[in-house]
Amino acid sequence: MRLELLSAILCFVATASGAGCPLGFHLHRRSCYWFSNVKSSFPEAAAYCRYLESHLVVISSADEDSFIRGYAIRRGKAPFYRLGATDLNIEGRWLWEGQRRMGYTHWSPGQPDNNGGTEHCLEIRRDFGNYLWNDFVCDHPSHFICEKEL
Ligand SMILES: [Ca+2]
Ligand SMILES: [Ca+2]
Repeated sequence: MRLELLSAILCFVATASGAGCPLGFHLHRRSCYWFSNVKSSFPEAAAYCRYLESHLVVISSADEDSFIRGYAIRRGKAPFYRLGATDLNIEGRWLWEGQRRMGYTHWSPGQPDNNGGTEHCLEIRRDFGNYLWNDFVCDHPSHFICEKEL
């Protein structure tokens, strides 16, 4: 009897902490997300995510967007987070990693503005409408978010 109770509790704890996600990742729907505690340039951040068997986050729906923003607002420790999209190939043509077309977008008003002609990497920024999307320089050391599909 006591063993059954214990295994029920353990099962509940495992589910609540995001069973199936790597350590430190947070489960939402069918993906796991890691909000970095280190700051990196875009290529370094992409390498960090790959090392953790994931990729820089791809936001493809309003639901995913509100989870990411909600987490950043409530529990985030950084004023901005890097995501996995750039317009490096052709100015103004935004693509997710792997050259995937950007369907859903949630740019902050007036963004992307390619400020100074040097902003080619996507981030979310607290000052811009509570973590709406902004284009920013790729080599600036920023926190970032990795995603791993289950
Ligand atoms: Ca740009
Ligand atoms: Ca910008």
